[in-house]
This record gives sequence, structure tokens and C-alpha cells, in this order.
Amino acid sequence: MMTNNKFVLNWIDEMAAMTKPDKIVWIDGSDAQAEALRAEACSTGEMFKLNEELLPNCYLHRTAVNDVARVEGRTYICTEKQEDAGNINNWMAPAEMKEKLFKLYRGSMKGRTMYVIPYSMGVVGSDFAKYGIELTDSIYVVLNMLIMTRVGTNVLEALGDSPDYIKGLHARADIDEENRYITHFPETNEIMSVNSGYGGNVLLGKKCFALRIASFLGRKEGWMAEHMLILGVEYPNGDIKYICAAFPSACGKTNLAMLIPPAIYREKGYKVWCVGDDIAWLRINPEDGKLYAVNPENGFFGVAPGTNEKSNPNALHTCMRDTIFTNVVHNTKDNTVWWEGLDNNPPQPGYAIDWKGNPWDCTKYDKKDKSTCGAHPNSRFTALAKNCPCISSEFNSLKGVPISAIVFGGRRAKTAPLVYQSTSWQNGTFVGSIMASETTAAAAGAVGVVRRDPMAMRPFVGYNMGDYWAHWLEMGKRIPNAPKIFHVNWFRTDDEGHFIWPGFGDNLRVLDWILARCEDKVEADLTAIGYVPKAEDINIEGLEDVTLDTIKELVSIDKASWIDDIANIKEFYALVGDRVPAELYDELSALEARLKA
Ligand code: GTP
Ligand code: SPV
Ligand code: MN
Repeated sequence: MMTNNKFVLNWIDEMAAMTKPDKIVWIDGSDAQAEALRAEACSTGEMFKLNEELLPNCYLHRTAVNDVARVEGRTYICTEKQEDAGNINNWMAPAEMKEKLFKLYRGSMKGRTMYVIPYSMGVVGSDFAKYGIELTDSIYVVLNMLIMTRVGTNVLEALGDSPDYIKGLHARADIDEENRYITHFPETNEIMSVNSGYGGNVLLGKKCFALRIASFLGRKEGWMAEHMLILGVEYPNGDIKYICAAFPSACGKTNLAMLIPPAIYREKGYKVWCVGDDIAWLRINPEDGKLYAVNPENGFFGVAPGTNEKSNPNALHTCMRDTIFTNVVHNTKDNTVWWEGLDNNPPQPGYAIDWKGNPWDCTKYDKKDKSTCGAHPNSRFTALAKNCPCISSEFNSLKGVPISAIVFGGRRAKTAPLVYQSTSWQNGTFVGSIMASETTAAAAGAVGVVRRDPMAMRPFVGYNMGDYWAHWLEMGKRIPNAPKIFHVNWFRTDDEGHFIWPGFGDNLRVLDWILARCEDKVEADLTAIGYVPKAEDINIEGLEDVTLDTIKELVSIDKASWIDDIANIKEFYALVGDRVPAELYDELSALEARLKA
């Protein structure tokens, strides 16, 4: 035992009495303990140790075939009143849900070990930090949490005798899809997850705590928890300006957060620094009235497929050591890993094991048939932030970084232009509320279907979406020097379905315009949807396939498709229900009027 905190000890006793583990092990954050757990996981086949020379301290893990992504349909917000969870979340009354869960938990850890993980989201002891304890019967979860969060005895010291921590209980049970539940009790600071062993379902510090529970706390306490990357653009004169960007799952946050500037920018001395790739906690700094952001995580749980030396060299270098790979291809020739889009050298038949653990024949791979993939489309790497070549020197900052711009974005083949700027915080909140994106493999279900995903938070708001929007509006009134709000779309396609914009590193060209707008250094055209760049103001120097006409096309607004979209937005607002703020309905009517004028 590493604490005398009776709130902690009593809770662990209760959970152990229910789940009946053979033993309880406290995770202290030491290397020695982590190393022993890695060895144990390798001895049982839960993980495979990879080539120590090529991939030092790296491991491979395969999840169950039915357990490869977040399960939004089985994710619940359990508030006493249904309207406090709202219509976008699944809801069940806390007592009813607990009764159901307790049956699944009862005796589920018999013959197993329960690990107690004390962890912090944010730097231990900082004003931003919040503490949690996760109980789990999975070594894989322990080892991932050791990378993704700050774990150890110092968390318990910082917590002291306080009851103020988030209780998380995870049991693998039978990995039974039909009885899989990811549940949140924001009114009592509890998270309970059962019958999964996959990432976002079981690393309870991440989506469950740092977004769903934290968004609830943020509303109560006057701050914000958002599905946002945080990056700094360093100018040749040494100034660094920070941007937060909210894109839905698998829509480019990790890639943007670690981007390498195009040659013409690099030569001038531009640099980009990564503060975070998935989650931002935002608070108003009373000293300068600006919004400040911290990344509460300690590592990256990044999408593997598509990550390569050209698209994201920084991510690739980050995951060359101290990394856990989940559901990628095992190259048995040199005991390394591979995934679609890494390079043109897949391991040959006889030397390749796919994500399901079966021999894989790369010659049978058919891009259009996902069942022929070697790596699962949502396969991931868990890697330490400190191993990232472009990690910001502010990564461990206690007060966070001041945010100049908030950027929303999604995957839209049509409709959304490359970039536009909202006309005010209220209008920007509206722009966030009407975000839409094509679904990806990050969540179970169909891929490529356009759905509304406000602020990229549809699966992650721990309360009523209408109240969440009201909180955004309220925050805007309280921030004296608020960031400007923009919307981007890297995914516009031509008639053949090819991406028109080169994306990745070249996205800096768009960030450059955004930051110039924040400092009133560039004009823009006011359109029905907001400010759009003059085509000549997007720097295309050094780009081969992009001309001024391409930019004109990319920033053009197809009024007909926007007008079509209005009906869908109205339906979505109606679904969110009676807590949609009147200001957003005003914005919607005004947009419709401008489009039809
Ligand atoms: P989560 O970790 O699920 O929250 O996702 P993320 O937003 O961090 O997504 P990530 O950066 O891992 O992007 C995943 C997918 O988007 C990959 O298939 C990338 O290749 C693709 N992608 C990222 N940036 C761009 C871009 O600028 N253009 C295009 N065309 N694709 C991109
Ligand atoms: C996402 O789906 O947005 C992720 C991965 O970042 S997970 O942690 O599984 O939620
Ligand atoms: Mn995410």
C-alpha cells in the first residue's frame, strides 16, 4: 500500500470484494516494476518483445478481433436525470447501470491480479492537474497508462487525504461484445469499463476522464476540456504562436501537431513544436486575460496506418523506442512491425503475421477490401511524448501556453472550403456546433458516412450537448483576449476522388494565414459563411501541383450544398433538443438568410 487515504483504501477494498482478484499490486511508476510487468506480459503471450536493436524497448500487442475501436453505442453517461446527459449520449440511471455492471464485475478477477494505478492528468501539483486511480486486471493497460499518463507514488502524495480523485474500474472479463460497457458517472467522479481491452475503452485517463468527466468538471469550474491538438509555430524572429485544433478521430490531429514545415518555410527558419496531439485543457489566465492550454497526457496513442517518413517523420521517430504497437503487422524476419502506408516493403509471405495473428500475404492486399489489410485500419502506437523530436519546451509547463487561434476541421469531400474564419466568438461557437465529418475506423461502425460532430466532441461530451454549447458561449464572454476561431478542411476531393490539397506539412501554409489574421496582418473576403482568404494570400511557393486557380477552387463556397446542409443542421439541433442556446439558432437563421440573399 502506498497511501493512508481512507477514501482510496475503502474504495479499493469494495472493488476487490466484488471482483475477487487473487492479489492486488500497486503501480509505483518505477522502471524496475514496469520491466518486470513487460517480462510477465511476454511470458504469457499478451505482448511480444520486438527487435531490441532496431526498436529498443518496443512491444507488440494484439487485441481480440471483436475489440479494435471505441464503442460509441455502448458508451454511457449516467447522470441522475436523463436530460443532464442529453439526447446525444446514451443514458441509463446510475443505480440501474451499476446493478447491471456489478453482475459483470462480480468475481471477474478471480485467478487474476488487480493493478492499482495512481495517475495524474497534467503535471503533478500544477493548477491544471487532476488525479485518478485506475483499477485494472490488464498488464497491457498498466503499461499503456505508464506511457500515456504520469503514474506513481507522487500522485498519491499530491492527493494526500483528499477524496478528490476520479475512480476508474476496468475489468477485461470475457471481452464479450454483448456485455461491453464504457460508463461514466460524472456526478460521483466514477468511470466503469468492462469486457474490452482496447485503447479508448480501457485507458481510462484518456477519453473517459480527460474528456468526458473533465468536460463535466470544466463546466462546473469554469474551464474547458476539448478534443484538440496544441502546437506552436515558431517564426524566424523566434516568436512562437500557439494554436489549438479540434478534428474528429483519425482526421489529422497527430499529423498536424507534429508537422514539418515545407522547405521554403524551413529555409526561412520556421519551426513547429508539438504540445499535444489529442486533448487540451483550457483555462483563462487572469494575468493577461488569454486562454491557456495544457495537454493533460504524457504520450501519444496515434494511428499507425499512413504514418511514414514523408507524412509524419516526427511520429515515426517517436515510436522507434519505448513504444507499444497494437494490431499492426508483425514482421517475423527481423522481428519488427509494419502497417499499410509505412513503406513499399511489406514483409513477404512466410514472414508476416497480420493483426489477427494469422499468416498474411501482402500480394493479396486489395485497397478496397479492408479484410485484406495486414494492420487494422485503427491500429495504433503508444509512445512517450518526450521521445518526440519536435516536443515543445512548454510540454511540462505549469501554466500552459497562450492560444491565438482555435481551429475546427473535418473530413469533407465537398462543402467546406480549405479555410475560413468566423466573425466572432459566438459565430465561431456556431461554426464548431455545425461541424460535420466523414466517419473513420477509430470508432466501431460504418466508415465514410458524413455525420455532425460538433467541436469533434460528439462522442466525448460528458453532459448535455446544448449545455456544452452554452458553456462555450459563456466562456467567450469571460475571456478578455479570446482566440480567433477558424475552420479548415484538408480533405476536399476532385471529381475522381483525389485530395486537391497536398496536406500534411503544407498545412503550415494555412496556419500561416490563420496566424496572420490573428494579428491583423492580412485582409480577407467576407462571405456568407465568414472570412475567406484572398487566393493570393495562401503561399503556394514551392508547390508543384497547386496553382492560384487551385486555391480559388479550394476557397470557393458552393452555396447550393451549404443551403442543402441547413436542413440537416436543423435536424441535428432538434435532436440535441431544448437546451440549444437561442444565440445558436440566431446564428443559424442569419447564415441561412445570407446564403439565400
Ligand atoms: P485520433 O487519435 O483518432 O483522435 O486521430 P487524429 O486526429 O490524431 O488523426 P491522425 O493525425 O492520426 O490522422 C489519421 C489519418 O488522417 C491518417 O490516415 C492520415 O494519413 C490522414 N491525414 C492526416 N493529415 C492529413 C492531411 O493533411 N491530408 C490528408 N489527405 N490526410 C491526412
Ligand atoms: C480517438 O478515437 O479519438 C482516439 C483514440 O484518440 S482512442 O483513445 O481509442 O479514443
Ligand atoms: Mn482522439
